[in-house]
This record gives sequence, structure tokens and C-alpha cells, in this order.
Amino acid sequence: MKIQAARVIVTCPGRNFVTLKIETDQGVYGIGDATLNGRELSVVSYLEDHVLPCLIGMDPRRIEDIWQYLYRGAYWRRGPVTMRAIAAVDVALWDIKAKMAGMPLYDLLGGRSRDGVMVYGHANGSDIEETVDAVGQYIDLGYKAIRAQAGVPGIKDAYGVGRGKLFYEPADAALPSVTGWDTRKALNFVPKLFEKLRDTYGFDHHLLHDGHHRYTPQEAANLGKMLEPYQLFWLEDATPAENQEAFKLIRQHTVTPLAVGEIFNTIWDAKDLIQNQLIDYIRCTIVGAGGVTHLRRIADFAALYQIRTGCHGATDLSPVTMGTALHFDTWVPNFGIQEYMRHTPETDAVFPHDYRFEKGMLYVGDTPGHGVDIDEAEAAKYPYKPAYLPVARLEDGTMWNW
Ligand code: CS2
Ligand code: MG
Repeated sequence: MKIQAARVIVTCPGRNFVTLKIETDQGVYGIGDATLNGRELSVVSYLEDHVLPCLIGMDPRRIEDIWQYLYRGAYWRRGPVTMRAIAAVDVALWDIKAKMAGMPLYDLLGGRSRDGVMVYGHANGSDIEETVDAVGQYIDLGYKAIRAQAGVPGIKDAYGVGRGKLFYEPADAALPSVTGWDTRKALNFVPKLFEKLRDTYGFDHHLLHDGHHRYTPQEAANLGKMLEPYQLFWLEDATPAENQEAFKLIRQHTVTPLAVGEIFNTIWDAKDLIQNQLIDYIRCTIVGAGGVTHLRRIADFAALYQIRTGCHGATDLSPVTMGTALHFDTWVPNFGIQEYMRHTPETDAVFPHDYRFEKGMLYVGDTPGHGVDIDEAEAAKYPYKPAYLPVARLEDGTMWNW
């Protein structure tokens, strides 16, 4: 069996997605996601110019060997571009293997560990009142877990506040827009949001919050401590994690569970955090961290330390990643939660899929493979449009972490 052709498809049904399609000489094809928000075309070039020519003629059944070939063989290891290109190939190959086996991917991975996958949605508003209403809407839709973010008085376009209900799309301008940040204001405000949420809805639902890399370790420790009475499911990206040791300080001061990893690319980004038990949830996902082959390695390592998964699932992760992640979540023994931001109807039409939402859970279907396809005629209707994530500056103009 041989890989006969491989193509990259770029489409923008409301936002940009980069998709890889690998075709075999036996008529079976596989689909992988290679989207890197705001830097999409760099992965297109990496794949088209440097990866796809090597793949032609290879045996698509040798997933592990092809993964190692692309990882070790590049000599230049890791990084978001390389690892997304590897992820796209890896996911397309798992799709092919599962289709050939006539099995849904979760079966090939080892079978079901659970019936459905608990997800969390994003509730946001321009102030506390709007966010409280938005959380109520998610509760009405049956969600068991909800992430809450609100506009902070005095901060221009605080992180996580969208324009519409149920959808949130930060990459929204042809050049990065400038947002603001002020840690003092946020620290005074965020605990009040969660106090109001617990007063209004009680403690039956899981509540989550994303710090989006904005706090120093000391500030993050302070926030975690102040949030303890509200029993969060997790506080995410409380401080940047390039220096994994930074989490030690947070950990020493608070029992609020910590989650990190949406921008990690390999197990090496998480090694110290995991083996020192500095986090509770690892947020790497399929497209960001080298596909099923590598994410499985990270999850198994995390399981040794009772750390659970919490795959990133924002809208910049295409339905191909979402579908594959759901198969992974259905199998992985140390599953925690799955982030789920709904895609627009245009995106859903480009990527027909068989997963479905019911009462706060997502369920994978039984179609052989990962259950997500691409309608190329639909995709062709939406050409690429440059769109960047915002940047953040402090009041005095200093660049900060968006
Ligand atoms: C976020 C994302 O979903 C999350 O937790 O941190 O919205 C993130 O900002 C985007 O995926 C960036 O592309
Ligand atoms: Mg996040």
C-alpha cells in the first residue's frame, strides 16, 4: 500500500483552516488538520514544500515510522509549525488506518473508556451581569461545565469577551488589533465574577477561568487563593509556562486546580510540570502537539502523576481536530474534560462530521476513521483571508502577553 497523492486545502468559512488530504493507491483517503491561528500559510508551505514530496510512495500503515521520520528527519525539532505539519500527517494516517480496519478511531486506540465526553463552553459578557446571563444560557442548554470571562472595567477588550452569543473569535482583523491589560484591575474584579456566579447558580456546575498567560507567578498565586471559595474546575494559563518551574510558586500557595498546555507542542514542554505535579490538567491537543501518536504519549506520562487531559478546543481547531480529539477522549483513561467552542454553520458544512452534542456531552459516531470529512466544493467557496490574533499593551504602552 502506498501514499499516492497529498494535498493541502485552505479555506475560510468564517475563519481560516488548513487541511491535509492524503490519498492512497487503494482508494482510501485520510484527512488531517494543520491550522495555526494567524500563521496559517507557514504550515501550508512547510507541508507543500518540505513534507509532502517525501510522503509520496511511503506505506501509510507505518504511522509511527512516518512520525519519527518527520520529527527526527527534519533535524530541527519541535515548534508550532513543524508539530502542526506532523500532526496533520499523523491524523490523516490514523484516519486511513481506522477506515481500512472498518473501525471508529477510538476502537483502534483501545476501545471506549466512557460513553460520552464532558465538554465546557465559553460564557462571556461585557460585564458581570452579562456573563452571569450567558452562564445561565449554557446551563439551560444542558452544559455541566462552563468557562466564564467578563469585560473588566477600565481594560480595553479584556481577553475572552466575544461579540456574539455562543461564538467567540479572537482572530478578527487583517492586522493585529491592540487590546489592553491591567493586572491590578483584573485581580480586583475576577473573584467578584465568581462570587456572583456561585451566589446565582450554586455549586452544581463546574466553572472554569482562563488567565491567558497574563499574571506573574505571585499574582497568579494570589488569584488562585482568592478563587478558592468558588471551587473552580480549573484556573488555566495563570502564568506563561516557558519556565515550567514558575508553577512551583503558584502551587505552594493555592489548591485551585491548574491547567496549562494549549500552546505546548511536545511532551518536553510539559515534562517538569507533569513530573513535579505542578498542574492538574494538561491542555495539549491533537493539532498542536504532533497528532494522536504524540498526544497519547503525553497523556500516558501524565497518567503516572494522576494528571488528567483537557484538550484545547477553541474555534481555530477545525472540526477535524475536534472529531479526532473526541475519539481520543473517548478512549484515554485519564480523561478530564474537553473544551468545545461551536463552529459556525458554514464551517460545519465544509467539514461534515458525525459527532453530536447532547446535555453537556459530546458523543463520537461509529463511522470508520475519525468521522470528519471535507467537502472540497464547499471549501472552494471561501478563499483565505488574513486574520490575526490581537496584541495586548499595558496602560503605559508596554507590550504584554495577549
Ligand atoms: C483560548 C483560546 O480556548 C482557549 O482556552 O486560550 O481562545 C486561544 O486564545 C486561541 O485558541 C488562540 O488561537
Ligand atoms: Mg486558553
